[in-house]
Amino acid sequence: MTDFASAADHKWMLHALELARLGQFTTAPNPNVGCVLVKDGELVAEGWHRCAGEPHAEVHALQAAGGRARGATAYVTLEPCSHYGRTPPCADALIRAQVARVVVAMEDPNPQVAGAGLARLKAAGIDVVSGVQSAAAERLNQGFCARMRRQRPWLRVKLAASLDGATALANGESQWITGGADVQVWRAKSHAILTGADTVLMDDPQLTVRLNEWPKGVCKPVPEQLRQPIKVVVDSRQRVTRQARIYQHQAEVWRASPSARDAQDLVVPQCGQFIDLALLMQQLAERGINELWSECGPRLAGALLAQQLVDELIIYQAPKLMGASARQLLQLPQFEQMDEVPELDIRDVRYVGTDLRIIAQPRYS
Ligand code: AOF
Ligand code: ZN
Repeated sequence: MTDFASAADHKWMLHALELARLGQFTTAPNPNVGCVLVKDGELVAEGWHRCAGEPHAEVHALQAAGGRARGATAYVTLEPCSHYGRTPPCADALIRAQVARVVVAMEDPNPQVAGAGLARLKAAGIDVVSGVQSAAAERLNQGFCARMRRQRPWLRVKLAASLDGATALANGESQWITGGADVQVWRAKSHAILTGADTVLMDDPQLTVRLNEWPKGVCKPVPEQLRQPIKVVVDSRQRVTRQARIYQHQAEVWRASPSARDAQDLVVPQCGQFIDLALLMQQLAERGINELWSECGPRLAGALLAQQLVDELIIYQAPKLMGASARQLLQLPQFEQMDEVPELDIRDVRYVGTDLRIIAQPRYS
């Protein structure tokens, strides 16, 4: 058995990751997976997972390869599955096709698989290598991994402010801050969008993906494949009515409040000034939400952060200064000592248009 990876293995895995990314707007609740079959240094066939319920990446590649899969190396960005889900096990399909070697980027965190796919391949005498480009594969499926490992979606909270950290003038005027076209991409990548009743009542947003606002040069979903994210509204005091614009689209709306009004509503007990947000996250994971994108006001954003539920803050800063009378970006409890202040690790900084976009991860101890 070979248990090392060559430079060529890394190259083919990067190609498989590119293929996996083609499913980024459509596979939820399933992960993004790509597969490449290679023989004698030549590409034999490729495939990627498009949609839950449809064939997995390996099956697409094996179908395209036919008899040429025999003796080939399969590069898969996620461990081939060993279970009967909506589709039969890919490990069995690879064994039947008589591939010689399987290289995977990471183990499947789904407890129904979790190493059993690799074990089955090894038991059939196939060479197996795992962990090639694992960091990139983890990043690609952050949401799926979070849901499988900790029964919570991967939560990104959008914040938009002036350079001096203000969100609105004292009179509440804030329409100028949007995050622009970039927000469309985050919305489209997300399985659901989280917002609060305050935002719905004050701004009456649509929270839809609009392809005509898509940024130039960024991979775009084809219109037939566009899926509008589910809208989740934290509505502790049942103030949101069906007149709100979030209801005026085909996408589902799930209201989260202490009692249900509509069939799809989430019933979450009250906890302080909001519903129990940790429990809400767990319920969203149970409904298969991998990536959750939040556009909410400073109170809900602050509560999510204080309860350590935020995985990433996506902060847009407009080159404006709003002065002392402006409202703050985030409502957090008043801290007395510096060691109580949440610390962040900055992961990425770039311009989007004339704004600055910072991606930061809270550091939870
Ligand atoms: C693979 N290749 O392309 C994908 C995998 O309900 P199913 O049959 O679609 O199974 C979904 C599970 O299979 C999913 O939770 C994950 O563990 C795995 N996804 N596995 O070998 C693929 N998409
Ligand atoms: Zn599979």
